Amino acid sequence: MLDADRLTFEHHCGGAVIAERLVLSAAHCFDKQPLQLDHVRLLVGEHRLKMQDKHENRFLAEKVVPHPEFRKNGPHSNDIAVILVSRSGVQFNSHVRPICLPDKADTAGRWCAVSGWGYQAEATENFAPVLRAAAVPVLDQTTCRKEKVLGGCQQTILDSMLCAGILSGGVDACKGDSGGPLACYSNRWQLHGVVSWGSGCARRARPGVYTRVASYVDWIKSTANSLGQRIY
Ligand code: 4AZ
Repeated sequence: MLDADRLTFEHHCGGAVIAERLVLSAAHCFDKQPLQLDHVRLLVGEHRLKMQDKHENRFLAEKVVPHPEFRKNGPHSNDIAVILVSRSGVQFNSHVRPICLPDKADTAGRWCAVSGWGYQAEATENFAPVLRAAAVPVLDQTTCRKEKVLGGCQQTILDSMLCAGILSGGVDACKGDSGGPLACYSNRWQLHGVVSWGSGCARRARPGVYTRVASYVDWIKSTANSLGQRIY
């Protein structure tokens, strides 16, 4: 899934389908004010960014709901948005299906998968032509908050954030992956993180920071409800 905000519809951000008519992404993906809904396209079942894939489908966004407290506790806080997919929404099949919301918050130590079409290195300003995925371990908050890690940042690591990455560097999300999923598997795939921010990409002692979806399940459900949608 991705969306775009230019009239030429370039890749802009990732997202995750959580119901026929609901996509979860990052609030900062919709930063440009005022948000023009007709500049957003949702691509579902996408694989190759610049080619027509067999299972790819385009949708319009009927509504974008950024978290009402986005940026309230620092520039990257509450970086989450719910998007209402137009009309009847996404049809699920062998290539397109929704990801579950997380059933518990604690994922520290688990290896999860981050995916997207973001930059393949911090310095190469090109989106990946084909969807990529990488395994990253979820760090505990104490480690992430260390001075040598992300403790010295402008944005404090809030409880509603999750850090994941290899401390020696080399594997990470990067620009263009924002809004996309950090998915963890145990019996089924669960969406534990939304790609949000970082200090560069894949640098040593600079893990990626994700919006901790478990902190927002109630908000997601009430937002879904107010949009007349149900989540499984
Ligand atoms: C970005 O600019 C971005 N290393 C997203 C994720 C990360 C860094 C930058 C994580 O959208």
